[in-house]
Amino acid sequence: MSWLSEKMEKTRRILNTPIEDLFSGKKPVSEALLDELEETLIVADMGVAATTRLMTALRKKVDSREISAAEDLKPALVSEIAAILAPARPKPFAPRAKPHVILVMGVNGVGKTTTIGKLAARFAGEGRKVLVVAADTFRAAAVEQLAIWAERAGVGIVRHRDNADPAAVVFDGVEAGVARGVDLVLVDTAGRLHTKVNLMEELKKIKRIAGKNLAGSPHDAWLVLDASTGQNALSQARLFDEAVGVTGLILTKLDGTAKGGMVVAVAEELKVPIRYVGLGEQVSDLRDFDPDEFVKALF
Ligand SMILES: Nc1nc2c(ncn2[C@@H]2O[C@H](COP(=O)(O)OP(=O)(O)OP(=O)(O)O)[C@@H](O)[C@H]2O)c(=O)[nH]1
Ligand SMILES: [Mg+2]
Repeated sequence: MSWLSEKMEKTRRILNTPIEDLFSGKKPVSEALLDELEETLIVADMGVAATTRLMTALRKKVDSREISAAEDLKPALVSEIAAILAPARPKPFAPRAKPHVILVMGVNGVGKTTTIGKLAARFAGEGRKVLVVAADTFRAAAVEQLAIWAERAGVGIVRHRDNADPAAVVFDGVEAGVARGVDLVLVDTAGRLHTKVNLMEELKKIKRIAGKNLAGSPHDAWLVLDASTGQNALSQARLFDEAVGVTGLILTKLDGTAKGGMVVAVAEELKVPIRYVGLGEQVSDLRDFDPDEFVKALF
């Protein structure tokens, strides 16, 4: 069993329970069986758009007699899911500027700070010079949490006092990134402000200030989504995308009781590369997203 499969054990259990029964045997594929499969995909959080696409493809294969027995449904489903995920496969990340500034965003608790810690360690391990910027000044202890990750990863940090203006921290962070000649600046942002509108306005401001200080920055705006939130993640993604433009996704907590189907839903609807997946709380629990590996781990 692959490492990813092991980590996704719980996810798979949820998806498998009804699906494996559906798929078994030489019994002919009936309309009732297809309906049951459709329901299972929805419950597994594949989303309406992806489920519709999958079921249309499968029904076509049944109509054309390409599929006749229940046991043939599974390989067909696997390859259709792989087709949905294929465009989400990102090109390997490479900085396009020096420094390359990455805004890390997401609602509270999804794993932004943890992911930045993991990314900082990984990039530093690749020999890149990394600076993290503590622009979540809203939540008490957020700065300290990032500082601990930075120390662990052996990278620099730019921080102000709690409640400082996040845009001012980002301004200094970008400036320090240039002055210190770093390769990557990772900006940690708040997940919760008094209102959602505040949060989006602040992200826009952060983006503007970064661009003023260093033309072209931020070069990326990565959105962190908690895979266990299912369909809610989709609406979050739309919201952030409208406000600041999302250039990549990071899906965390796939090791938990996440319904892996959400990954398929996001890939079908957002057309944004899924850069990384988070599979735990440890620094090494971050993986490049690999659609093939993912589909294998799903079943
Ligand atoms: N199991 C698991 N836990 C994770 C993963 N990523 C983050 N966590 C945990 O999720 C919790 C929240 O993580 P944070 O990194 O603080 O999340 P955040 O988005 O920065 O939260 P705020 O700053 O409050 O908005 C912590 O307990 C993390 O250890 C993951 O991939 N798997
Ligand atoms: Mg945080």
